Amino acid sequence: MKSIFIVLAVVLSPFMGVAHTSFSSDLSWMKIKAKSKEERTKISNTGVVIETVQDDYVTVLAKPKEKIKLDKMGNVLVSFPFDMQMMDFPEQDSEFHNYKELHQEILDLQTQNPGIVHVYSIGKSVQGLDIINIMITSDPANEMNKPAIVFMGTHHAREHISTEMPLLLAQYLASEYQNGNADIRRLVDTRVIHIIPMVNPDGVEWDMKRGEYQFWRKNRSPNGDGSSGVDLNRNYSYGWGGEGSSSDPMSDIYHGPSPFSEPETQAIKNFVESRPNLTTLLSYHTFSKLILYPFGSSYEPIQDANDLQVHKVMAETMAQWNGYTPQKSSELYLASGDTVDWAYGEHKLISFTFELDPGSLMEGGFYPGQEMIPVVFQKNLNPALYLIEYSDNPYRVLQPLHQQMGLSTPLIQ
Ligand code: 0X9
Ligand code: ZN
Repeated sequence: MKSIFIVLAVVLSPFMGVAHTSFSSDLSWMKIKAKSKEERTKISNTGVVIETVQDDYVTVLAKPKEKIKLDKMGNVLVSFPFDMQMMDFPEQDSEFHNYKELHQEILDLQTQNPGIVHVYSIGKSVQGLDIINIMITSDPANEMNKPAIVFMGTHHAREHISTEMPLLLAQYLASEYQNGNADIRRLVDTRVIHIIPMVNPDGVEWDMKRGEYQFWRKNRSPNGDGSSGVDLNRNYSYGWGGEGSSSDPMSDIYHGPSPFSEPETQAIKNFVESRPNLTTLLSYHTFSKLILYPFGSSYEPIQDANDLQVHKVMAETMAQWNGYTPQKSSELYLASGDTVDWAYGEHKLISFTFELDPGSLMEGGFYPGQEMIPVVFQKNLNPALYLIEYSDNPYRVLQPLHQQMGLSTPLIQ
């Protein structure tokens, strides 16, 4: 896939001395005053996607109809047409994987690691592409009798690093297992690790149409009114159709005609519901450097005190490795029908959304360049291994440390 160097052309183009391919969109970049989650939810309810959240403002990329609504609501601090410029596009992002390359990479991984890497399709996308799962365990015959965890990437098409992170995780686990890394061998021998790197393959392919990034987010369902796409992260059943989702098929946060109307979310539903041994789920997204836990569809906290504490402790622990901000999803803004609300709300899986690097649109947003791939992987490897470690029983994180380590007395008396 390709590289892109994003700037707000209006601001920076006079200073750029390099030849570019450029194209303009009908999007507007807007900075809007919003000091609380309630104010941010109001903005989200116009149907626009909030891209970054700061203490006293948010930034959005608004379509023309959304811009009119936001202008009417007031509080717009800055607004201008969002033009993109691309430098040496497309070659510089060739490290990213499109669907075909990903598929091949996964098949190669299986061929090289036949005992532990088991690859199969969990369903098909709207356009008939396979949604592939990489199952990593040394004892596939006993798959259902071992604790399991699932990692997912790329519900949202343009969030390409969220494909690379789980793919690299799968490759790391396989190679460390072969290298004899004792910790990894123990994890792969005693747990089942599922990795679904690309939940929305149609959207990913569309995002690279004609060799130019399209800022595409949704899947590619024909909506029947000339528009395409359902936001897969608004299509799950828990809180479906609530705040921070839209009934307008043109909206980027369109929730679809009914919960699980899309084959991609259906595939995830069937996958999770046929595996009662799953304890933990992590859905990778980009961007903003956040660790989010349920609920996102309401300001109400998780009711069960232990469940709440497990999510908090895990989010805070993982944040020490990747430096991201741990918080309840709704602290950002309300969004209904997402994966983790459903996974925890319906199935009591301990569930997280990561918003991977970068931190902002000005640092590259959805298209930060391939140099970001190893950076993201390095800082997010320990959080992933930690979740795998505790996937036998995530509630272990509530025990005193010495008990977690299998000792009968505290380390320091
Ligand atoms: O809005 C989303 O679906 C996620 N952000 S993204 O920029 N990747 O689209 C965040 C979902 C987290 N849930 C809530 N904030 N409620
Ligand atoms: Zn996303």
